[in-house]
Amino acid sequence: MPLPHAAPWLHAVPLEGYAHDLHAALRQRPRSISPKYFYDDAGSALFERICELPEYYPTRTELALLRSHAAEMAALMGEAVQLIEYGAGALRKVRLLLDALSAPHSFVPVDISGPHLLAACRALQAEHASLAIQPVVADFTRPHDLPARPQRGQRVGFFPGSSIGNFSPDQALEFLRMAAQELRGGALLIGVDLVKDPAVLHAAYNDAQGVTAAFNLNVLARAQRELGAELDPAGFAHSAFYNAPLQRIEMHLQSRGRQQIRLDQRVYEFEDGETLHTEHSHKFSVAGFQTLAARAGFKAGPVWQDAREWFALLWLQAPAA
Ligand code: AVJ
Repeated sequence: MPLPHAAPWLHAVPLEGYAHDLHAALRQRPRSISPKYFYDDAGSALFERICELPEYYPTRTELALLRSHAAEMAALMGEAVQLIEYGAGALRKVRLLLDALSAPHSFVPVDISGPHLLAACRALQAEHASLAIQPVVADFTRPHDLPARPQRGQRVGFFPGSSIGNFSPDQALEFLRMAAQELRGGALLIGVDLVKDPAVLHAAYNDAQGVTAAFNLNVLARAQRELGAELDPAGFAHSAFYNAPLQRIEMHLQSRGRQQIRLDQRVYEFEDGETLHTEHSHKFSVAGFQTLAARAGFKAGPVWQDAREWFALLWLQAPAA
């Protein structure tokens, strides 16, 4: 069975898009490529390992919040809810909600990767025989169709994992505006990683086993495997640091010495220390995120946080239908 993608919402572009985007990334200054290219099967497997690392707290913290508060969340969703998951991966988190819901109308996972989505839905259906599962294969950051709204219950969106942290502030607002429209009369339940001691953040993206480094370097390994790029992944170092003024972890690949990357007859030169930026992972305060969501039309509702206040799940009321 194919591995469920850890971040399928990022599979926005077909393979030829990768070659095109990598050329564009290597031409520009500063050099930067979208984090969606982390997630081929190898990268998704590395991300699954990241989620298990002792230093990487977000996944286990959010799972614990869902386990402790699923009943309250389910009560807010009410009966006959139509639950929309944005970027449904292995469906591990949403299972905790589904187990707590009373007579949901349907579950609608939206995911760009069709085969992975359908495999995950088959496994879910085996456990929830009477649940109506209506997968939608689409890039949820772009306009997409959903099944009709339920007659009785409300439509609620679920966007866990602080995946929204990968977006720029403008893209995050754009996503929230789209969701506010789509979820009119209902709500959004969203997971966000919170601003905290930079040492904790630094460790989460610089784990002792080097799994995050391998995940970052997989962008180059993929270019070798899939595009036939000529490069030396060992010639690049993983670099991840917290940019405090911009409230984000930045990940880069940094050239160890002068070297070249060849792709489709083109040669790109790297000076010693030159970087290719691969990811932003924004961190939020609860109030800051609520302010952003308010600009998209959401009203702040209940907030669930762990005792250390490292991660939060926010209930956001969408505008009236
Ligand atoms: C899947 C985007 C939430 O930003 O923490 C993990 C990806 N990158 N380690 C994150 C990631 C490096 C992750 N998100």
